[in-house]
Amino acid sequence: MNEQFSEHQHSDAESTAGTVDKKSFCRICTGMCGTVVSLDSHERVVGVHGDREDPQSLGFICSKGANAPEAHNHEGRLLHPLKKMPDGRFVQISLDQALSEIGEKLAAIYHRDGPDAIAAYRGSGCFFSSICLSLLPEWMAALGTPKLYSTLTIDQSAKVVAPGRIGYWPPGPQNFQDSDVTLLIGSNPLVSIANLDMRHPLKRLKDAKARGMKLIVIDPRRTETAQFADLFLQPLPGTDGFILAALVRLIIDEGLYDKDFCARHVADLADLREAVEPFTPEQVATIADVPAELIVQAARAFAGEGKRGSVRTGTGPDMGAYSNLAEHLAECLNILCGRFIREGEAIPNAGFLMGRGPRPAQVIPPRRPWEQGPKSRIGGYGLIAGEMVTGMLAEEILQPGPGQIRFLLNHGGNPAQAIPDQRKVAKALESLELMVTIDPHMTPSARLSDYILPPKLQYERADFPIYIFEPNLSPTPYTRYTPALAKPPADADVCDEWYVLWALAKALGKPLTYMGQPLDMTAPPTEDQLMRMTTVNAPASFDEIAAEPLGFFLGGEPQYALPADPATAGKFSLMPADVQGEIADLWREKDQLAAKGDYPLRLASRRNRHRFNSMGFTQPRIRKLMPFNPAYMNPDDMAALSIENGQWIRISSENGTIQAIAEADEAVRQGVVSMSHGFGDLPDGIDDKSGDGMCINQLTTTDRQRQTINAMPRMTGIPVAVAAL
Ligand SMILES: Nc1nc2c(c(=O)[nH]1)N[C@H]1C(S)=C(S)[C@@H](COP(=O)(O)OP(=O)(O)OC[C@H]3O[C@@H](n4cnc5c(=O)[nH]c(N)nc54)[C@H](O)[C@@H]3O)O[C@H]1N2
Ligand SMILES: Nc1nc2c(c(=O)[nH]1)N[C@H]1C(S)=C(S)[C@@H](COP(=O)(O)OP(=O)(O)OC[C@H]3O[C@@H](n4cnc5c(=O)[nH]c(N)nc54)[C@H](O)[C@@H]3O)O[C@H]1N2
Ligand code: SF4
Ligand SMILES: [Mo]
Repeated sequence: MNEQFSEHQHSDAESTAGTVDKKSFCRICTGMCGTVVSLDSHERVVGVHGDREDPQSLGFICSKGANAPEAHNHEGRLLHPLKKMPDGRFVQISLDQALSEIGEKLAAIYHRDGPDAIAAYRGSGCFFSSICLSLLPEWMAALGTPKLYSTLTIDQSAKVVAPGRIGYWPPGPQNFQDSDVTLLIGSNPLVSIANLDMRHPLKRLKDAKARGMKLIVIDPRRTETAQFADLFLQPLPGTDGFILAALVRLIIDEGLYDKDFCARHVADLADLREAVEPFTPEQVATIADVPAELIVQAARAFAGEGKRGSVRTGTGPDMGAYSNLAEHLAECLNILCGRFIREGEAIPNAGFLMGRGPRPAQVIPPRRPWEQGPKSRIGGYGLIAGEMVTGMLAEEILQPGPGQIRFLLNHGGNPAQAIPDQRKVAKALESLELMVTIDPHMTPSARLSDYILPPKLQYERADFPIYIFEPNLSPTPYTRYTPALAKPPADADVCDEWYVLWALAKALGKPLTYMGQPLDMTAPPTEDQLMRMTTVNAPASFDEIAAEPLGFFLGGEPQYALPADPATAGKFSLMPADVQGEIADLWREKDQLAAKGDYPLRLASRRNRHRFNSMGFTQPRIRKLMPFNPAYMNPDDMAALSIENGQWIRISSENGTIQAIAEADEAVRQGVVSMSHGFGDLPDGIDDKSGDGMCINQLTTTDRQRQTINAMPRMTGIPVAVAAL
């Protein structure tokens, strides 16, 4: 275990002969770890270490971040734009030529089919570039198309749906840093660096435990994080809705909720209680396969007068068959226990680059924003956080008719691996009239594209931390500027990603804004101008921020939760009619969910340590660390199926079949196959044992089992059958 948690710490920023060390931060994941980057005389990245002087990440760096030199320099990195020829081969062309051809073709589609034929898919690579984060939606707006898709709606968009149906509390939930208790459901922050304190999570978790915080974990796998749990529930995947309903029932019945808070701020407590009536601990224990006594203990450990803390959910509950309901019930626990920043209390981080508005301590009633505005052509789904639902993207491309998507900009994503129902998605992407991918690697999605534009990599561009998650990145208002430190290889023709958007807007004659401010369309902006514009809503100037090499921490008085405004204050709505319908459906389908039938095991989603989704698949060191995608199984299940450790197996669901290598893991509960996404190639056949594995999204579907509102597919708790090969 020590090795698993090893921190690659660098003693000091000593430079070896000919190299210079500079401070920056890693932009692969939400950790935003402070780094010391060693640059050679050609200003190329030759080393990256955790920065011990960084007050946030305290020297921590993971293997993904430490592998950045390889990411910047290895052979698999694309250094020139590529164009697909009629025979399927890619040829190198210049960036200017590529942009000019793309601009012409895009304009032709736009003028023929209108803006509705133009779509973009925003992947992780785009989210983690602070300029592109806002510029891509503004580019879409400039073109007049609402068809922005992203990973959001194949991730945790239940976190957008829940407050849309319940209402929200502007000052936000109580902080992890002063929690007495944390209930962590389906998240493994010590590997994912998400959903807890993301600044060196191991250290922060140990500190929290040392000051007495109790950790309750619900996960089908005894994860690295679960090793620190005071109470650990190991249910079957896909059963979170049942467990959460039982917790709600227990907390109300045992009077463990915050009666004063609920009396003032909840509209329909009795309806919530009535809806969870069938979910007794005993019934739920049978369905989820966890001891009833542990459910009772979890309710008592989490709830109770005077305690601070919150429920924190990850992809586990938010990817299951009833993900919107599970997230809704998780939020109900926070509300029942009144776990919010109250009037007069300091708001730990009220935002920095994203702006800081007044935060009254009151309920903003549910607005269900998806009920207004554009709807998807297929399925009639509204916008989720301003975006179209990715679960319908393939259909929107495949189904002919007015509004059919003909152009897709794949900005820093790998939709051919990431979106459920890989076969259908690949077919859809292949059928596009024009697909352009901005990605440094020849991913399966890039291979389906007509043009691939490789970008500068993280240390070659200036940046800020991913500001949409600001309140979760740091318990104090903070941002950090890093200049571009490194140069791309001498002969490279890599793009500034924002320049691609600017050039294509210009080609279409569309004026573009950035952070709401108009850009000059006669001459491209500079990176520096854009970085300055990024601070438009910040409580400090760009120069003040840039003057702090380890980040700018907003001093002075904290922002406090204001008194409620009686004109706008409303109540939480815990059991609206649609949620009531979902909870009734959940109960009705309990036997079906538990049914073994032809597919007796459950596939559970998970991340792995060395890759960020599919990122890194061309990097030799990462391939060595993780040569294939293991199907982790409980040794007893393997014995029962006569499967040896390391043996090839076949995994089948109602939607498809893949092959994988079984790996025995005591941490995985019986009845479960635990596997990551982001591996494998295009869906060419089912007998591919040559690559790094097959794509698990051949086992998922977007045709059925979609959530209402966000079309979220079922991506965990998938019934599967496993057989030795
Ligand atoms: N079955 C199943 N499917 C899943 C999941 C699951 O758990 N199970 N998880 C889902 C989740 S949570 C997510 S977020 C998605 C991930 O979905 P995606 O974001 O579509 O997939 P990634 O593999 O993260 O792709 C990121 C891409 O960015 C590229 N990249 C790296 N650096 C840069 C850069 O600087 N600029 C640009 N433009 N590109 C760069 C990488 O090469 C990579 O190809 O997958 C989802 N799919
Ligand atoms: N190293 C690394 N870090 C990453 C990523 C990566 O690929 N690699 N991906 C990034 C992305 S895109 C995201 S969205 C975040 C996600 O961050 P997390 O949500 O923390 O992701 P995981 O580490 O997969 O943790 C999810 C946990 O849910 C459990 N689980 C699966 N099904 C169920 C279920 O039905 N119920 C419950 N209760 N648990 C279940 C799994 O066993 C797993 O331990 O991580 C990010 N960080
Ligand atoms: S934890 Fe995330 S931010 Fe930190 S080094 Fe690893 S990938 Fe980079
Ligand atoms: Mo994600």
